[in-house]
Amino acid sequence: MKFDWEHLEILPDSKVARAFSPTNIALAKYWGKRDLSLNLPQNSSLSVTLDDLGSFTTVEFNREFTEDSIFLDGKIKIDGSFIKKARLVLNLLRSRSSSAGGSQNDVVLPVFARIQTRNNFPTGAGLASSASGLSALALAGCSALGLDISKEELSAISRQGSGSACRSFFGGFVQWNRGETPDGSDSIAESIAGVGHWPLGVFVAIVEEKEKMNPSTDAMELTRMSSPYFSSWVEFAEKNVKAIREAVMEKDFSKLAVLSEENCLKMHASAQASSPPLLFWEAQTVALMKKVWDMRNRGFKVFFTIDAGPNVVIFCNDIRVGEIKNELLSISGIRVLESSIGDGAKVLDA
Ligand code: 2P0
Repeated sequence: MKFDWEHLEILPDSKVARAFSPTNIALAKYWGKRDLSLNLPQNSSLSVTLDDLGSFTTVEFNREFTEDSIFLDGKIKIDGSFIKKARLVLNLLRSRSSSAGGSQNDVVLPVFARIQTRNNFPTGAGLASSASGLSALALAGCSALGLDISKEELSAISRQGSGSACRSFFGGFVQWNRGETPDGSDSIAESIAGVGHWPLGVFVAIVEEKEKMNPSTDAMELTRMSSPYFSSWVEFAEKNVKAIREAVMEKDFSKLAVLSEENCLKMHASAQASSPPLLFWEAQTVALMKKVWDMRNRGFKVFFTIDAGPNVVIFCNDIRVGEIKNELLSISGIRVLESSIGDGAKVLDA
């Protein structure tokens, strides 16, 4: 079978598997780490898993490979933080493979992997491509190695590569708990309400297609180290996530709209107050925020959120989907993708 993100032939004696993982959009943001090496967050976060926007990934292990390599859209990636994160996840899987009794006939260290992947949305433009990419990689890698690892454990493994990846394993509305233990054993993601709980509409307004300048990890650390507002952000975030969870469970859209926008703007305010400042927005980002407020004043049930980039995600609980899309498209120079809430990561074959 040919998968269109595979530009290189799979070698005949490889151990191979493929997975799709959707991206997720945080309503209550993860911004700041309490442990940098284990990737543990300062605050709990709550996200929505998208249905169809995400990463298609093939992981292939073969003794002929001399290093781990990643091909995105057929082009080898030789730099960037994603490679480091991917190797970390692969090493965690390989160590599980050895401890699960891998022998010389099985896949044991050092067997390298070749990753082929494609995102069906702009990579690195603040749409959590590391979340979908690393969760898809962890799931396909696990399947290729034939490991018996639960979704919960895989979520924790992928978290060490990229925090937000741990949320993409679950469908619907997902909470990633901060946890208290130093080893991170209680810092886990769980679905708080499934796909059918509240079928909100989702629009992704793309302002900028190209890779962003500040990787999230560096931006979070800069905020933590230099922003005078960081501690108040953390204090606010832990309370806010509880309120957002309540609004989700009660399906109270007006409450969720106000709480989510407040969360987004406070996260960005803490980042903007860093030294040097982190400003992720472009002029159209601000125009979209104002457009959403204007629409809400006119009775549309919409709200926005923005991650570490200029793009804006708009949630709606309104049947006037076409009208909403046209209103968004009145902002010049943007593209709008439509999505919905979906299930989490899945293996495509084994
Ligand atoms: C989130 N973001 O909750 C927040 C909101 C960006 C803004 O999670 O350092 O790529 O790899 O753990 O997961 C993006 O951060 O960061 C992110 P690392 P990650 O979705």
